[in-house]
Amino acid sequence: MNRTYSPVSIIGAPTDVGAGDRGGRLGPEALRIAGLGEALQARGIEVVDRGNLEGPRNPWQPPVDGYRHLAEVTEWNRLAMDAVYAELASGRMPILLGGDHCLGVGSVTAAARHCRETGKTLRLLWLDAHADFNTSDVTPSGNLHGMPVACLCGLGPRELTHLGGDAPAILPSMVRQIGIRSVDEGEKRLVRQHGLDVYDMRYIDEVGMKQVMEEALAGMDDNTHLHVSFDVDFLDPGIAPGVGTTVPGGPNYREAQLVMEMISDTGRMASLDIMELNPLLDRDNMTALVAIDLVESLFGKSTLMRG
Ligand code: NNH
Ligand code: MN
Ligand code: MN
Ligand code: MN
Repeated sequence: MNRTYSPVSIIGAPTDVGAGDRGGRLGPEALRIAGLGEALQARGIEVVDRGNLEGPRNPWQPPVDGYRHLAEVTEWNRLAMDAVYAELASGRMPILLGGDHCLGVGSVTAAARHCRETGKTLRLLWLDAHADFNTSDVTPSGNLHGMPVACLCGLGPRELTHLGGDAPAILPSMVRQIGIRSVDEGEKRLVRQHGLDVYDMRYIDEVGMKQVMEEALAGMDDNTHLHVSFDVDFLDPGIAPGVGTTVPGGPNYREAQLVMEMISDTGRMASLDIMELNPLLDRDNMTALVAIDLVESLFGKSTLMRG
């Protein structure tokens, strides 16, 4: 299938303030060095690299009232939100390079605002080993990268639940989570309570990735803005060791490619996050290279047989 894509803007958010390990701040450079921009250009896509956002340093402190680095996380998310929103408003497709996954709050809040203003319907695809639905009461770590989906749905500190204004950015019904295999005890309760649509690894094993993606992408139409938030720990650690929180038993290379190919086929992806790559934990930048392979599929690269 030959599609034309909106021009793309790459935005780096080099921070690990929301994570439990340091090194995610190097993720944007590793993705650039592995050739992200060139790979997209080779597909005929117009690409501009906006460079890196500049936010507060990681103070590396213990949690306060259940949150680590809330002030710094809020500031980074404000920067990410503004940068992502500006690209959407000018008709471009933002690709936000994390950085840790707390930045999903800013990125998705921007997409939600853009949807409100343009009358689009938001669908959020959260590719992750984790549900990222913790709150200060139930978090085992205080790390805000374990909380962005909860914050977006209105559960969490007001700074983040209301980052975009006077209401939470999204409803749980907009979310589809794929690849989930590590959910904390209290978090499980919240996920059920709020009715998140979770396609966990057990379900993927049972019905296969094709059916999972058909279900997760069902109900979209020409008016849908699809935001893809890709946490690299979604992938099996065998192909993607370069993340701080590897969880065994994730999607393999082919399953992950199919996810991306089926997203691409919808033609609805309008914003993208690539999160949590930690080059210090990687081997020869292999995780960055796999991530870029997958992004190429997201932008329509397919096998010879499909043209
Ligand atoms: N659930 C754990 C926590 O909240 C780990 C979250 N880590 C992630 N999420 N990398 O994607 O601390
Ligand atoms: Mn994760
Ligand atoms: Mn995550
Ligand atoms: Mn993660």
